[in-house]
Amino acid sequence: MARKDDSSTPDLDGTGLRVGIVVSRFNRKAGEGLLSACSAELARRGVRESDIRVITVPGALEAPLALQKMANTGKYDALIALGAVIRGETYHFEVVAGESASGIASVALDSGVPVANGILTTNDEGQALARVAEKGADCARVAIEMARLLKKLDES
Ligand code: INI
Repeated sequence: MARKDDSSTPDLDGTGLRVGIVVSRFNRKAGEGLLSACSAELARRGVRESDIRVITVPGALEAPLALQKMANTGKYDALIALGAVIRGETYHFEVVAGESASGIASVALDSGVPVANGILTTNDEGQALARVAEKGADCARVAIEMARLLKKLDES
């Protein structure tokens, strides 16, 4: 039997996909920058504005629970977490950054809904703001690619 060769080119067509976004308000400027870049890239890839739901949470530690709730509704093809954990502003940087990241990964594994992790971890606000455009757009592409990949695996 012939081997099934999946293309190594990612499918980045966002048409018809429903995307949920959770934004941490803790570092507001970074959150807004990430959301703006992410939304622009989703639109560029064909995701309709009416198919995107954005909610905010107080901080990165609250993101996993909100994502879990959204994942369990079954309404979303992919989810995206956005925010920034900044070392300069917290003594428990490692705890917030680590717990947030592992909680976000758990949501994806437990629910089967892909989650793009756009929680930046940086030393200061300047570093975070310098990365928002690239990270926000990257998360949009990751969410679309993973949603398409999982649909393809379901079908074949
Ligand atoms: N939350 C963030 O999203 N970024 C941070 O840099 C941050 N710092 O610096 O502490 C942060 N803390 C708040 C945390 O996410 C929770 O909201 C809080 O602990 C209440 O549960």
